[in-house]
Amino acid sequence: MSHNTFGHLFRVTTFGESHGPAIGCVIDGCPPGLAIAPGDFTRDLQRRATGRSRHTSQRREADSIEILSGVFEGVTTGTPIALLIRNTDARSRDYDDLARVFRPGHADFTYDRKYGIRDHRGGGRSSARETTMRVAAGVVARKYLSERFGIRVRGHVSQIGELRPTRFDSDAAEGNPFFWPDPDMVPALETYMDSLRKSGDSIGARVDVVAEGVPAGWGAPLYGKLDAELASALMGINAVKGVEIGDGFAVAAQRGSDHRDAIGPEGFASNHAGGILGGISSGQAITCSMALKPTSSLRLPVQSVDRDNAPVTVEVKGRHDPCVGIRAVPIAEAMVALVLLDQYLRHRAQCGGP
Ligand code: EPS
Repeated sequence: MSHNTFGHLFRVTTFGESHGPAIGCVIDGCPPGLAIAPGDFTRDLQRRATGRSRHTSQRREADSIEILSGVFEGVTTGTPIALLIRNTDARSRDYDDLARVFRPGHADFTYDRKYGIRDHRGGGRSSARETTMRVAAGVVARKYLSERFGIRVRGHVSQIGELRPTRFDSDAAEGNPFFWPDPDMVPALETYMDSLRKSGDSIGARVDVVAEGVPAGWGAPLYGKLDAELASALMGINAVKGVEIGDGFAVAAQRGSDHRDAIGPEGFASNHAGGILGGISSGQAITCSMALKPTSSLRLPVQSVDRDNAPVTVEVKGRHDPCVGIRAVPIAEAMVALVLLDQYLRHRAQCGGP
């Protein structure tokens, strides 16, 4: 009803606000016997974290995870897994002037209209800080999918503003602060982002995610389609304004003779469908993409109103990302993994199998 829970059989409930004492999640429905330790979370939490380069928010959170329940002697027990991360670097005074003001582009106006009250500090519950726990839950899902099926979920940034990679080397995407698959372009991106930051403005981005090794048969017609759930999961990430599966919006310009993926004894000849047919995985790579809007928190002044509908000029302080898309890669990977594991458990519940 109040929608802080994601998934059907692998259910993740997140809680917490950006400037509260802690953020956390409860994972219910994780299969027993999966080895999980705090160290498993480090890599993905650090990939998502603020303050790792000058091109992201300079808030420096420890993002140190505590496993409170559901793991005994190093393995999951099948009982709820509670994960907690204490907030260690919130600077709430930056938000003092914003308690009664609606920041354009943010959820302030709509939260106020819906609830009549909000924690304005650091965006409260609507802050991207919450995505930390999606990544944490995603670590558990990814580990299960990897160990059980060899599934690999990997993403990269495929556009920042007008800039697009000229080649795609997904391994190279992990070696630079932009998750950019074309290492030769990294110096140009550094220059671009430095000048953007100095101007006080922000920029949008596109993130691609590929899931390899997903067996054929996961997903469900008609109201549990794998592509529909992936789209919902990605669209539910902060700042996302568009999602594509497979060829996405490009299909509008395609002919059927080009789009349909021919099938031979060796498998599919192409993958315009993005690895999903009729809402069910085909065994091919599952390909998704999402577009993130430019960050709305800018020091450049903008017109707005306060709670009394009086005009105000807003200049947002705080430590903000000039391009939220950069940190979105691990979040998107996590959401894809959560959908895949949930779909697998539902597939097994109905059809049996391994
Ligand atoms: C965010 C605003 C900034 C970011 C924050 C997301 O918060 P603050 O002004 O308190 O520094 O730092 O991101 C995180 C803390 C995080 O862990 O992702 C926002 O408005 O969404």
